Amino acid sequence: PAVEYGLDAPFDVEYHDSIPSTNARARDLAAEGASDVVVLADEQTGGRGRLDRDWASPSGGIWLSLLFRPDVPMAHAPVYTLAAAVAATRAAREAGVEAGIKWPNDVLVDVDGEERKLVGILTEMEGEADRVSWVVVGIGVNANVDPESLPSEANPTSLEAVRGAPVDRRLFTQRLVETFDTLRQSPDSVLDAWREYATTLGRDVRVETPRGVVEGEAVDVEFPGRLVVRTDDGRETVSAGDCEHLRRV
Ligand code: BT5
Repeated sequence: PAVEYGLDAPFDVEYHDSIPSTNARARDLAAEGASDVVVLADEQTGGRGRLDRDWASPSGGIWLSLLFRPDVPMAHAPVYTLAAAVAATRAAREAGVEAGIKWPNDVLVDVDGEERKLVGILTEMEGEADRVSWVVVGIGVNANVDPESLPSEANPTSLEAVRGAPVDRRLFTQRLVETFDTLRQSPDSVLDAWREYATTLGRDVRVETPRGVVEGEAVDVEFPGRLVVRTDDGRETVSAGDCEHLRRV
């Protein structure tokens, strides 16, 4: 399938039929001094989610990692995770799949009233507080895969399952990378695009953060990606955590 990925992209393209993890490969490339590379794979044998969770990556998906070296402080890097969610959501909508973003970076589709996970994003970085050395944004898109072959606990779905037909992976990847490239050049525009696609804003949420649980109505997002929650005691901002949309009653 290598020719399938003849991308016209502002990134060098490195394609693998099968690799343990595109993020791990991109980190290795970063250590060698590379930049502006997108690592793509048809299949990952050791795909990773956040907190070292497994990420199922059978053949037919779009498993990719973008390596770049933005001139920003470490604290700004979360904005690239949001940018990746926007890019994947836009590409999904262009492919006819009405995806939306759950804070911070899950791309979900409503299937018969159930939110199902279409895309996962894992950002890794290294550097000094005042300037990152490199950022790797890993994006896993369940493209042409059978959701039945994915772990059921996350309510997975795929582009193919929602559309009822396979998606053109080259075109999807091209659009995703183009959008990401535009957004990374103007981080200030990311939040507006993110708000447009967010399903979390205006909803009651329960966020498990490293410092405890925050519950309330998600009212906004702040640079570089903090969620603003209106709680019984006032307003809290959360910068990291697992977010659950509470059922509408
Ligand atoms: C994520 O983690 O959602 C980030 C996933 C990032 C994957 C990409 S693929 C390219 C690059 N290379 C890598 O090795 N990784 C990146 P998290 O929010 O922690 O979600 C992980 C959880 O989602 C797992 O514990 C499962 O429950 C579930 N899960 C695993 N595989 C899935 C899949 N293909 N689709 C939907 N859910 C899945």
